[in-house]
Amino acid sequence: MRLDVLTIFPGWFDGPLSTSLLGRAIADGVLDVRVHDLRDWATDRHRSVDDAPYGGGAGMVMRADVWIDASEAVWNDLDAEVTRGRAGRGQVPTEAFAAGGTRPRTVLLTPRGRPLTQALAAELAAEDRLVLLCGRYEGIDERVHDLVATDEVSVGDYVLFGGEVAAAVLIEAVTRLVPGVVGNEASPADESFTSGVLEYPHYTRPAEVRGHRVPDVLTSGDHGAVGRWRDERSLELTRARRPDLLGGVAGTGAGASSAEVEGLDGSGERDGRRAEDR
Ligand code: JD8
Repeated sequence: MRLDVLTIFPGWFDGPLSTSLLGRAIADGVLDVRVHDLRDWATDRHRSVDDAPYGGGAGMVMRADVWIDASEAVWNDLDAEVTRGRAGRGQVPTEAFAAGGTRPRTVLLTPRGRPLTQALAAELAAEDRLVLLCGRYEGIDERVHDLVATDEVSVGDYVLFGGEVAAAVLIEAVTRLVPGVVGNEASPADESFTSGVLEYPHYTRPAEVRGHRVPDVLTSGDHGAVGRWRDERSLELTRARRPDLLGGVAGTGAGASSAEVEGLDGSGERDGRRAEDR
């Protein structure tokens, strides 16, 4: 899979892309990730990519002309020197890509986007190529939403400073589903978000830590009992923390206890449990 990222903070991606699994996939040639500096397509000597909003108001808005030039260059695998300033003169009309159907899926990370889910990650993982657009400031000129983006995606209902962190989240969720990326074998954990239950708790050695022992069933050697225990814990965790995942039928029938639900009632507890349960 080929990934192109457009951002004003290209160096920000060095860390996320060099982690062992992504780094190895890139080294193996399974992933080809190219991070581009949007400022390479700025035309003034200050390399500015933003300006004051029409109609007034606080903050700055990212310029459509720079985004259009940069996106077209990336779509065509062209250097900034060749393409800078062309869109403004109408030499490489964005509409031609839309009409010709040659435009790769171009994902604008934005709070108004389609929520990123495991299903959307799987859909995007089936593409040969993705272009990710990371905005900053108050946002991007609406014409970039209209003319450049094929998709708008949000990683959750909270406000970030810009699209970079969101793009990194999308890259991890999508690339781990790409065949050949190490560790992409279908995992039971993935089923959490398709089959509708959270994963059971994991334990490893040592058998006792600060007086806390591993549940006996896990050391019993009874594989049937281990399986039943894990299924029960999965369902219990899901009822308590994410009853929404169980959907109408399973959720209402099982009936999460009020004590279970109390743990995730917005009390602000770190992991969804009350302090006395930890
Ligand atoms: C892109 C600028 C900053 C600051 C409006 C949009 C995604 N799930 C998500 N939360 N936030 C973003 C996100 C935020 C961004 C930009 C993505 C570009 N901002 C905010 C205040 C007012 N802008 C996101 N995906």
